Amino acid sequence: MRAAAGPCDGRTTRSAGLTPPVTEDPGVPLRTAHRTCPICDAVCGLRIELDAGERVIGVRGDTEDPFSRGYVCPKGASLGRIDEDPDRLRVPMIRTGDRWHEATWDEAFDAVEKGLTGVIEEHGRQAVAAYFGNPTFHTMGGIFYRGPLSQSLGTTNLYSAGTIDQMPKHVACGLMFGNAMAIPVPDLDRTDFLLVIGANPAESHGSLCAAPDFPGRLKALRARGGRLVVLDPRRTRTADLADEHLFVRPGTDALLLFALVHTLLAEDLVTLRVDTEGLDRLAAHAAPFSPAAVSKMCGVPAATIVRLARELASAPTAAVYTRVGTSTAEFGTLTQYLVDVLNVLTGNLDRPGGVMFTRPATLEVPWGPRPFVSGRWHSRVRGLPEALGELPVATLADEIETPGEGRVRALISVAGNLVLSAPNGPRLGRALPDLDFMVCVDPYLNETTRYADVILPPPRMMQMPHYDLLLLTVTVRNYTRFSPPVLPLEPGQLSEAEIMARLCLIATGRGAAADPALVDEAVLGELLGAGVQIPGSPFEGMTVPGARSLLEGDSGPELMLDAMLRLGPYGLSLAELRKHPHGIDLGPLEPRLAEVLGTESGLVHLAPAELGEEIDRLRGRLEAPVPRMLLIGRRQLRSNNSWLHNVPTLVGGSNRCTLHVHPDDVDRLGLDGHARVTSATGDLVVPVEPNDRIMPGVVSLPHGWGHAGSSQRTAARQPGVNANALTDDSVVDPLSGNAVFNGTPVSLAPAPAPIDDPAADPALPPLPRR
Ligand SMILES: Nc1nc2c(c(=O)[nH]1)N[C@H]1C(S)=C(S)[C@@H](COP(=O)(O)OP(=O)(O)OC[C@H]3O[C@@H](n4cnc5c(=O)[nH]c(N)nc54)[C@H](O)[C@@H]3O)O[C@H]1N2
Ligand SMILES: Nc1nc2c(c(=O)[nH]1)N[C@H]1C(S)=C(S)[C@@H](COP(=O)(O)OP(=O)(O)OC[C@H]3O[C@@H](n4cnc5c(=O)[nH]c(N)nc54)[C@H](O)[C@@H]3O)O[C@H]1N2
Ligand code: SF4
Ligand SMILES: [Mo]
Repeated sequence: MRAAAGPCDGRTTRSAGLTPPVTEDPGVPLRTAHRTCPICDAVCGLRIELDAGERVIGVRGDTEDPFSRGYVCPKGASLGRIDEDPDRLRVPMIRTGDRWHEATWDEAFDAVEKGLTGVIEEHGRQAVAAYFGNPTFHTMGGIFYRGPLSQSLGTTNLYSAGTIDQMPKHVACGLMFGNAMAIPVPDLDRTDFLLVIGANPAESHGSLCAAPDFPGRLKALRARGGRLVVLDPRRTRTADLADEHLFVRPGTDALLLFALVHTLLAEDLVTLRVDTEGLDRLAAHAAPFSPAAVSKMCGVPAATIVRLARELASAPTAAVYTRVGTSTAEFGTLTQYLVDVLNVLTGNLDRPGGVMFTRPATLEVPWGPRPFVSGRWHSRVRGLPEALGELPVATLADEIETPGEGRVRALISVAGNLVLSAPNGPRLGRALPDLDFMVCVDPYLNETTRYADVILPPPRMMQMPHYDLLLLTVTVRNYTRFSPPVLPLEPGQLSEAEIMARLCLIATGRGAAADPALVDEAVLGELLGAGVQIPGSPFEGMTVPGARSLLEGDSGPELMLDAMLRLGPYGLSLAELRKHPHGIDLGPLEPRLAEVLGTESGLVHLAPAELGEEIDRLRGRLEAPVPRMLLIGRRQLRSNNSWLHNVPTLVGGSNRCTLHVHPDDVDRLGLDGHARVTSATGDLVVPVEPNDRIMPGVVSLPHGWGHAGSSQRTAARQPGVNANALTDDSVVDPLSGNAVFNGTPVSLAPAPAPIDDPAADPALPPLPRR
C-alpha cells in the first residue's frame, strides 16, 4: 500500500537552500553547524541550526556538500529529535536484581571490572563474548575500537551485525578477489543498465553502495536513457522507479542468477575484460541451471530470464547490485558471488559505468587474511566457520546455553539489540539472563540492554566527532568528509572512544583506572609502525615517535584518522579535512582492480573450489517442491532496524508493524484482521494488511519491532511484534555462517486480535533476577 505524500514520505528535499527545516520547533537560530548524518549508509551532509540554548531547532541537507548536495531524508531531518530523545540514558546504569539505578562512571567501571575479571578468572577468556552492532559502523568510537577491544579480550567468541547482514558479500569477494574488503560498487551515476536484486534503496537509501539521494540518482539514470530492472518478491518503491519489476520467489536468486550465467555462456554473450581463471569450471557448474530448469522455482518465466541475460550483455555498460534481500537468505554467499560473476562475464567489472572499487581517502588496512581464507577456527557447539575473525550471531545462543569448556559466561554488547535483530531473538532473550555478567555500551535501556548488569551510555550524536571509516570505502564517488562535534561533552561525560578504551584496559587486566591514552598510543604505534615502512609514505624512514609527533587531533580516534589520512592515497590530513567542512569530492570511481586483488594468481577466480558443495546443494533445489508460504522482511523509510521507534516524528503512517499478504492469499486463507503466523521457531499474532504489491505465496513483516513494556515510551505505545521470533537460528548460509531471515517457511491462520498483554509477547520474558 502506498503512503500518502507528505513532509515525512522521503520525497527529495534537495532544492538548493530552499528546503524548510523539517523539525517543527519555532525558535531563533543562533548558529549553524555542519556534520554528516550518522544514521544510515548514505552519508548525507547536514546543516544544523541551534538556538541560544544550543538546542537543535532545524536540520536541512547541506547544499554545499559535493556528494549529497542538499539531500536529506525524514530521519536526517529528525536528527535533532533523535539526539534529544528524553528517554536516552545520560549516566551509567547498574542493575541490582530487577532494579536499575544511576551510577557514576567510576562505580560503573568498577562493576564491569569485577564482573569481567570474575568470569575470566573462573572460566578463562574464551568465556567472554563480544557483539558489535550496526551503529559501530557509524561511530568513531565503534569503528576505531572494535578491533582493539576484540584483541584485548583474547577470545574467539567475537560476533557482529556482519553475520546478520553482509558477511556473504565478504566471503564471496574473498573467494573471487582474494580480498574480503574488495567490494565492487555500482557506478550509479554513469551506468546504462542497473539490475537491482533484493535491495530497496529507495527506502533503505542504499547499502555497500553509499549514494546520498539514491532515489534521485535512479531517476537520473532513467532520465539519461538508462534502464532499471528490479528483482524482488515485493513491488517496492525502488520497483516503482524502475522500467521493469519482476517478482522472484524468496531464496531462489542463486538459481535465477545461474540461469543468467548459463544463458550468457550458451548464447556466446560473454565479454571478458579482466584476467580470470575458472571459466570452464564455471560453465560446467552452470550447465544444469537452464532458464527452463529454474523458472518454476524462481517464479520467473524462462523467456524473461533469457531476455534479461541478453539485455545485460548488450547494454553499453551495466551493473548488477544486490544487498540484504539475498545476503540474508539461503545460498547468500553463492548469490553474492554470482552477482559479480555476471559483472565479470558482461565485461563490466572495473570499468566506468559498470562496477568498480572505491578509492577511499584513508589507508586501506587489510581486514582478514589476504589471500582470503575463512574457517581458521570453528564455533564450539555447531562447528560453524569463522569469517573475518568472527563467529556467526546465529550460534551465540548455543554458545551461552550449552554447558562445557569454553561456554560463554559474559557478554560485552556494543550498539546492538540482539533480542530484536538476531534470528530467533527471543531465544537470546531467554539465554542472556543466564550469563554471569553482561555490559552494554548503548544509549537506551531496551529489549536487549535490559538484561545487562551495567549500561554505559555514549554521548549524544551531536557531541561526537564523525568519520565514516568504512562507509567511505564503498561510495559511488570518491569522497571524504570529517565532522567535528557540534556540541562539547558536558563536564564528567565520557566520549564513546573513552568508554571503549576503558573496556580495553579492563580486558587486558590493566584496570579501569588506567589511562585510556595507553590504548590510543598502542593503536597509533601499530599503525605508524606499519606506516614508516610503506615506501613513498609521508612517514617512510621515520621513527614511530617521530611520525607520532606530526599527528594532530582532539581525541584518540581523531589521531588515528589523521594517521590513516596521511597514509592514504590522496596525501590528506585531518587538518586539511577541517578546512573543508562540507567534504571533498575526490572524483569519479576509476578502474583499480589490480590494486585490490588479493588472489595468489593475480586473477579473478570465476569458480572457487570452496563453492563446490553449495553448488551441489543448489542443484538439489531444481527437483524440490515449490514452497507454499514464505516470510520475508521489509525496511521502512522512517525507521532504522530497532532503534528509531521512539521518535514521535518518525512513527505512525506507513511505519507500522503489519503483515503484508497478497489479497489472493487473504481470501484463500480466510484472513480477516489478524493472523497467527507459525514457523519452526515460534508463532506470532499480527495485523494483516492485504497488499497486492507482494508476490502471492509470500508475506512480509518488518523487523526491529516488539517494544511492549519498553522504557522507550513512544516506542512502547506502538510496540509491534518481534519478527525474529519467527526466523530460525538453526539455518545459516554455510560458507559465511550468516543468518537467514528471508524465505522462512511459515503457515498462516485466522486469529482474534491479541489481548494487550505485554507479558504474553515472546520478546519480553519478565525482568531477570540473578
Ligand atoms: N529506512 C531504513 N533504511 C535503512 C535501514 C532501515 O532499517 N530502515 N537499515 C539499514 C541497514 S542496517 C541495511 S543493511 C540496509 C539494507 O538495505 P537494503 O538491502 O536495500 O534493504 P531492504 O530494504 O531490506 O531491501 C531488501 C529487499 O529485498 C527483498 N527481498 C527479500 N527476500 C528476497 C529474496 O529472497 N530475493 C530477492 N531478490 N529479494 C528479496 C525485500 O522485499 C526488500 O525489498 O538499509 C539501511 N538503511
Ligand atoms: N528479520 C530480520 N532481522 C534483521 C534484518 C532483517 O532484514 N530482517 N536486518 C539485519 C541487519 S542488516 C542488521 S544491520 C541488524 C542490526 O542489528 P543490531 O545492530 O544488533 O541492532 P540495531 O537494531 O541496529 O540496534 C542498534 C543498537 O545500537 C544502539 N545505538 C544507537 N546509536 C548508538 C551509538 O551511537 N552508540 C552506541 N554504543 N549504541 C548506539 C541502539 O540503542 C540499539 O540498541 O539487524 C538484522 N536483523
Ligand atoms: S538518507 Fe541516511 S544518511 Fe541521509 S539523511 Fe537519511 S538517514 Fe541520514
Ligand atoms: Mo544492516
